[in-house]
Amino acid sequence: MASAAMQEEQVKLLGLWFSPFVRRVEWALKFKGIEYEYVEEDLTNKSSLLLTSNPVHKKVPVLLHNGNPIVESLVIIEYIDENWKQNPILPQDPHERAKARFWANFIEQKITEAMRTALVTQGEQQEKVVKELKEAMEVLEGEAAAKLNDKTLFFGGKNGLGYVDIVLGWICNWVEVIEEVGGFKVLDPQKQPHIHKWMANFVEVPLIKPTLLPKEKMVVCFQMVRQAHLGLAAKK
Ligand SMILES: N[C@@H](CCC(=O)N[C@@H](CS)C(=O)NCC(=O)O)C(=O)O
Repeated sequence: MASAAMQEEQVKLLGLWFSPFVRRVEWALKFKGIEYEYVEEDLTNKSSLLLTSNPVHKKVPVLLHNGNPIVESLVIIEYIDENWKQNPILPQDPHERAKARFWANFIEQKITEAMRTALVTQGEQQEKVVKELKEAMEVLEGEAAAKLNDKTLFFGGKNGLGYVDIVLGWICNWVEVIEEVGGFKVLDPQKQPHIHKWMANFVEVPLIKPTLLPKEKMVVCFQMVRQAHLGLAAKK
């Protein structure tokens, strides 16, 4: 018979402290109450563990569960939800689950990736993506207005945080920083009152609050990211 020690699960997360993709995986792990070992990666000198665990994209986050690598933050969150049944992240009802996946994908494609592009571009290219971002925020505001109210504070519904909240949560801590460094503005409390209310509630969640990062420290990192990309683009 296997000993208790042998049966113990090994959960390791390869991360980067200022990555929104990593942070949302940490939120999912904490939400489930899963103990894990966090390993900070140096992306200028990627570890062989990162390169062998995520050979296609070579990016963090990577979750290693008993040595098995799982990559891509949304895939990791779904894996966590399927493996550890306590505190469900995705809705149980298949139609509700499909809708949550739809909005998570919308956020990823139209907001997260667009925000990354806006950070590392300038001029006409940046103006175009900022315009698209504002349109996407309007769509999301419509969904927030339809779904959220004084009783339903989160997209996860009356029971609290869910998949869409965990996927979208990064905007509370990162958008202001990216806007400042990139020199543009997307979030506007007048135009997206429901999203702003959701943000105000999200940052007060006891699990989330202690994980929020100081803005000044992040600004320095994102300035370096922007400069590095603009420098590379200028050389092309
Ligand atoms: N779609 C991926 C994005 C992950 C990602 O872009 N990670 C960045 C850090 S924020 C990274 O590892 N970059 C390394 C590289 O591009 O070489 C996810 O959701 O996990």
